Amino acid sequence: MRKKHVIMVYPYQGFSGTYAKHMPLSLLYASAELVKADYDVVILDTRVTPGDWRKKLTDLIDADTLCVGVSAMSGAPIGHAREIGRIVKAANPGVAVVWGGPHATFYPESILRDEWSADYAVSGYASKIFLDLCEALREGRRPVDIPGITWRDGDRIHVNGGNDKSFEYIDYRDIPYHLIEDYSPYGQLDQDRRIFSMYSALGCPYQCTFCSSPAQYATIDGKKWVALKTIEVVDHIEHVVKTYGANYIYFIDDDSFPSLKHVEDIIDAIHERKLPVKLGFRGARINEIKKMSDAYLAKLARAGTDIMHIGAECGSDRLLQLLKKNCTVDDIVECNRKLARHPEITAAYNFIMGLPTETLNELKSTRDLMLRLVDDHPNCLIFPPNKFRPLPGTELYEVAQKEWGYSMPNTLDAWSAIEVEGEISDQWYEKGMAEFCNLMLISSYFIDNKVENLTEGTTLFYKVLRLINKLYRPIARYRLQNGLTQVLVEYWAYRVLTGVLSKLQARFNRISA
Ligand code: B12
Repeated sequence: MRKKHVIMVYPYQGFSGTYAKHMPLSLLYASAELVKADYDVVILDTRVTPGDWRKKLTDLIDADTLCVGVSAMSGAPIGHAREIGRIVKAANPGVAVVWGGPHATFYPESILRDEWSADYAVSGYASKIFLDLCEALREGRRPVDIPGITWRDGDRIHVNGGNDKSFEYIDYRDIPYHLIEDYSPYGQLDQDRRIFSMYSALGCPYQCTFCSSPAQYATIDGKKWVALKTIEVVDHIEHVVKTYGANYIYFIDDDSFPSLKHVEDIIDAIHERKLPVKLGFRGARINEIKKMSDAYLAKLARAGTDIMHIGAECGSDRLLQLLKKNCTVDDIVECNRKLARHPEITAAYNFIMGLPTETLNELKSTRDLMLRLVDDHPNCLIFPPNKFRPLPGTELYEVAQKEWGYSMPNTLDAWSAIEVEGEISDQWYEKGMAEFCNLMLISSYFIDNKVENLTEGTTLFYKVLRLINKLYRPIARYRLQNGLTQVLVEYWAYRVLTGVLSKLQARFNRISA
């Protein structure tokens, strides 16, 4: 029987990875059952490895290595994951390369078509099935009966299917945090924080037509949103505070607030135990914020909440309905005004541009909404709006496919070129819309106070960024307000810069050093 040595590698991310480097929770979760089964698991996070990670990876591979796992989101990480696969194969072609993560969950076949960088893809929740796959590899068996595995047999690619019937829950005591020796390189925007990501709830009860979650959770039996027990969440927080010095908890829930009481109970318990943490929530919806009283928001702020990510999406009631957001533009404006009374909590808004059937006028309404939100609430944050891309399994994908003959990329090369800041498939765009999207994208960096408020960094990179912000901000606002899309050289400069930064990141790990 072969040995139990497994190397788990985290690739660099796209442009967003230059300012946010969170711990690779994906790899910790995927390794949980292996560790319990006495596998010797090593994590190599290329984003934070000092020196030459390529050499480190090659050095780690030895005769005992069973496989190398790599986690990839769609987009730029794929290009890097391919390089990782190729390095492994060059070092020892007998070592299996296993891909997991969101891209493997949604498009496993695209991965297996690249025979020089992947042997297996694991779709969906992996802790259990990755152990099953490793056991099969040790015994020299083909994974014919392991659900969620895509694998190659000669020229044929087999997709085993077998979607998850329940959410994956891993007891915090089983998350192998010890596999990461040093948590100090993780964080975001050069802030001095020890961020630990965790779930307080699993799944999402909503059916947004652009989001992959309804498709991902379609096979889950029973409730589509399950809150974890307060005591489990707070014990988990206490554990990471005491053992790893965490001082910031980032809840990566799809949605934390379907039950307002769920979050209230958690913050009450944090308060009772006097845990010294600040909090960030990645999933909050307008229809939920509508139900929050000022007293509730004040309590959230008192508990140390400093950011809530909110899907505003767009400034047209017709489109909000199409997206199934259960809210109107007036609701967004009202909620924002309410949030402005609690400036300790940054209301951070996500937007989407270029939806199928969206008109240029509707896009301009989104622009108007963005500016209005900033005017009403100077401490709010407008995330760079996402150019809409249809995701298989979503309702809007069906529309884009039927009405416009859209088809998704089917090679890893094409998938790795898919980036928020990049170009998009725009066959349903009205004339002038592509340029307007670019204007909105570049201006979004400057229309609020994000650069000043969020970049405490003292390195040269952040100093230059703050200077650019000061100089360009009035121009950005004027251009956006007046829809001046002509000669948008700053957008192209931005494209070059984001491309260069992503590449530098891959080469030097830290761009701001
Ligand atoms: C943190 C985070 C980031 C961080 C990066 C991650 C980091 N560690 O620093 C940052 C901020 C950089 C980021 C950026 C983006 N993100 Co993001 N992000 C997340 C978030 C909130 C948490 C990821 C996480 O740790 N999850 C917890 C782990 C346990 O779950 P998991 O990754 O799915 O892992 C499980 C399985 O997938 C599998 N698995 C994972 N890896 C591996 C590896 C092996 C070998 C195996 C066997 C199994 C396996 O096992 C795990 C346990 O079951 C998720 C949402 C979420 N709740 O997951 C979105 C999410 C991953 N992001 C998403 C998106 C859309 C983006 C952006 C495009 C957003 C944007 N507008 O900029 C960018 C693009 C990044 C890029 N292309 O470069 C999508 C993924 C879409 C896709 N198809 O890839 C998600 C799912 C959110 C969503 N529902 O839309 N993100």
